[in-house]
Amino acid sequence: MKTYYSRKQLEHNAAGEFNRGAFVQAFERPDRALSVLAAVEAAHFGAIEAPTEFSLDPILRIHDAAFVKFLQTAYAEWKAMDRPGDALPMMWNARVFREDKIPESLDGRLGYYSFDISSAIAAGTWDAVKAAADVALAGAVDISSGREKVAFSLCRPPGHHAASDCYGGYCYLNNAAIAAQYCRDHGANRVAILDVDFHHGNGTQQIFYSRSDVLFASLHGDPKTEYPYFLGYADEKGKGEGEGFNHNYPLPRGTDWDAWNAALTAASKVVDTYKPDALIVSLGVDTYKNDPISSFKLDTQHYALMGQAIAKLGKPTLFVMEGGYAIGELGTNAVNVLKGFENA
Ligand code: SP5
Ligand code: ZN
Repeated sequence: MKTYYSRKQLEHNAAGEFNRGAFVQAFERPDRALSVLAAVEAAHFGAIEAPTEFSLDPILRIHDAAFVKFLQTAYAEWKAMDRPGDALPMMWNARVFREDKIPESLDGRLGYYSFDISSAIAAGTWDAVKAAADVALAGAVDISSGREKVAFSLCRPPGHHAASDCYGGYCYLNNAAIAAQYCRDHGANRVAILDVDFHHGNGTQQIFYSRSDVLFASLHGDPKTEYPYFLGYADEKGKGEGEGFNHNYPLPRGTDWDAWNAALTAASKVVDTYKPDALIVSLGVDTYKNDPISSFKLDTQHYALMGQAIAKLGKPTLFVMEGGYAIGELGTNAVNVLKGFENA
């Protein structure tokens, strides 16, 4: 299986994040990508290639142009104001204000374009975020052209929390959504996105919620108790044209492989019935029992079973890396999914 990876993705390096009231080392840090890269190398999986540079066009098929411009310039604007550290929002539109005005000031726009404080904009953020989108697109080129049956886009930072004009949850551009749209624009009539990250892929859901040409199915911690709290319930089915093409499988804290796998079987049936021309897997492995910010109980060997089950769908498949924060085991767990797929 071919892997796409860019060293530029290491350039995003947040000074830290808030967790339980303390400013701590960022969970989403460059070492994550290196852990996965080392495991891919050790598995002798095949070529590891840097992507070619794409224009902004495939990104703008998914994301709002002013939002993308904001991501490109926010750090320079922050520094021009002599602010120390990384650009962070301090206020959000929490349902009680007007929604039709985009503020001019940077602090206003930081709040307008984000939904949480976990996603710092630092010196190298844009370059890394753009490189991650290119990594996703390179994989999308391979599977949509038929050149490869499967590919791995080793993206970092992750993408599935990023909505069309809103960042958060360590995500800035939605790599999986950009790849799915690329497939749609290059021959695939229907694309399914299967999101196995511990957290609900709220961004991906928002992007495709009114569309029937991209199906979204997500297994995740129940938003009643788990981040991102405000989306991911089972009754979110899509709207308008998109009704019936969004499928959420919220699962309780402590979910083990058997219960998780039962939900995967249900989601797989939905994907299979949809008859997609391509499958994008939002591959987060923060479902691991020792993940520092999550609460499922999957173990290392279960990831190979996950890969096997995904291979059974028999579709051209692009794996797009999302979350996973137990950095010591992150690479092994992610690569186990790929091995399970290859060996199926
Ligand atoms: C892509 C992805 O996995 N993003 C996850 C973003 C989660 N951000 C905040 C998580 C807060 C969890 N707090 C629980 C602390 C338990 N020690
Ligand atoms: Zn996650």
